[in-house]
Parts: sequence; C-alpha cells; structure tokens
Amino acid sequence: YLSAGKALSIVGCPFSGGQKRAGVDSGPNSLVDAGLIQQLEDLGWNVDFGGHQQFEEVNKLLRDGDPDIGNMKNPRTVSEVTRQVAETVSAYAKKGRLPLTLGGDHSLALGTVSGSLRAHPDAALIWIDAHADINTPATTPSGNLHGCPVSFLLGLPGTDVEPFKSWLPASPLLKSDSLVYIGLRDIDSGERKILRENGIKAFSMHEVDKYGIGKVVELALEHVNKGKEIKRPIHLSFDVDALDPSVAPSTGTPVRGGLTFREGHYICEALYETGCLVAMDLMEVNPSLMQKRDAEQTIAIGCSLIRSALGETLL
Ligand code: HAR
Ligand code: MN
Ligand code: MN
Ligand code: MN
Repeated sequence: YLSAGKALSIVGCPFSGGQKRAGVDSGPNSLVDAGLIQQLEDLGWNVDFGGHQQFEEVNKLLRDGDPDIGNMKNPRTVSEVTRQVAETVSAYAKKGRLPLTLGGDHSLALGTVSGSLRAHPDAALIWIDAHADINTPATTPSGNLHGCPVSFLLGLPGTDVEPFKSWLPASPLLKSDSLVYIGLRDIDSGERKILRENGIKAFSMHEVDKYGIGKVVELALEHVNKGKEIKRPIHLSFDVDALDPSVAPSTGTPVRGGLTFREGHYICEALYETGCLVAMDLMEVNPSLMQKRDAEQTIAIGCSLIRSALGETLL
C-alpha cells in the first residue's frame, strides 16, 4: 500500500460544529504547534502541509444560522464540511499520499472515511473510541452529529436525509462487516440495537480486559480480513477519548475506564505493522478543556499515537 512510499498529507480540520463544546477546533493547530510535522519527518515521512482547511462557506453558514433539521444540530454546516473533507482526503489518497486528518470533532470522519473509500473501495474501518458514533438522525439523543458519522457511512435507515443525501452515494460505500470498534464503553440504547441488528464487531473495554489488547487487535484484523491473510487497506479513525481521561483529559466527552497509554499506542503500532494503513484520523483533542498541563499532555499523546501508527518503533 501507499505507506510504502512514506508520503503523507496533513488535513487539519479546525471544526467543532458536530458538537457543543468550543475549543476542539483548535486541536489541529495545537498538534502542529507541538512539532508533529518535524516528528513525522524524523520518521522518514515526506510531509505535505499547506495550512489547515478553511471551511469558508461553512463559517458563512454558521453566521447566517443553521437551524436544526429534526434532531440534527448544524446539519448544513456539518454536511458541507464533511463533503469538502471527503474531496480533500480522496484527492490525496488517489495521489498515493496517506491523508492524516487532525480534528476537530469526530463528525469529520464522515468526510475522511468517504474520501478514503473513494480511493480504496476495499478499505476496512477501525474505529477507536469510547463511543460508537453510530446514532442515526432518528436515534440521536443529543442531535450532535459527532455521535452519528458511522450510521451515514453504513447508509443505515434514517440517514437518507437532506442535506447529506445531496452528496453521499445512494448505496453506501462501507459494509457493516468492514468496520470494527475498539474501546467502547458509552453506548446509547439506540446504538446498542443498531450494533446488534447489524452484527457489527465491537471490542468494548470489557473485551480489552478479558482478552488483552494484543488479542483484541489480532481478532479485529482477523474480522475485517475474514480470517485470511491480513491485506485489506485500513482506515484508522482514532478518537482520543478512547483513552482513559487520566491519560487524555482534554476532550469533550470523557468517559472513565478507558484505554491505558500503552493500550492506545499498541493499537497504533500493530496497525503500522500490518503495512496496510492508508489513512488516519486523530480526533476530539480539545486543548481548551481542563488545565493547561492536561491540554499539553493530551496534545503530546495525540502526537505520539500518530507517530506510533506511522512507524515509530520501540526498538
Ligand atoms: N452517543 C452520544 C451522542 O450521540 C455521545 C457521543 C459523543 N461522541 C463523541 N465522539 N465524543 O465519539 O450524543
Ligand atoms: Mn468519536
Ligand atoms: Mn486500494
Ligand atoms: Mn468518543
């Protein structure tokens, strides 16, 4: 896969409209300011970064108001941002560069994964998160679209709604057996029903405790590769709230009982080792939450998770 060429493009997405808490839009800049680009160059990557995404139309939308549609908050804004992100990510992926998307809230992954799948239709999605982010516009209890991107990717009933249907494909790009979760521990009842009815593979913290992270990642890769030799391209979408709040405190919806520092890094290292990683997202870093040192810790861990997924080895 393209990671063999070791060329990546940073897609900085200063966007917070998929949820309510200000500050997550400064995540991308904080990660870059912390020295991420140099760190990746030191790992031998050719890094392309021409500044963060601008989302000009979107800011205009937010200024002029973006009334709820049903339960959905900021639907036009999220739709337009994710549409643009999909274009950007697919363009880089088609050029053979690995898109590394820095969030921003996790609604962005509707764009990043759509973009990856245009370039790699056979890609599988590995979603590391405390949350399943699989609510539909009908089931979302909050209306916050960062809790919904996976349902749109799978084209679940109830996602065929404007404004998203204007750009999402009529038949979904991602099948429910091409997705696997690790780290779940805060799932809404509607989401639990969706996961069960669609037979979606999920390793919650219970399974991480029971089997250990090594076995869980092995089973996750086996699942998406249907037991065969590991070879499908992988899109890794990493929500920093998958980590325990003691490890990554500065995030909008922390949930205790999360992944340890090593478990989070192990996942990234193991996915690098497959040689199949074609895209990565690092989402939900919100440097404005908690104390300054908490923010610095969360940013530093965001950078080190990325380095681990991109080839930083322990030995
Ligand atoms: N499930 C809840 C909802 O839909 C909370 C979702 C919170 N999501 C994130 N991303 N932080 O994982 O509102
Ligand atoms: Mn998430
Ligand atoms: Mn491909
Ligand atoms: Mn989450």
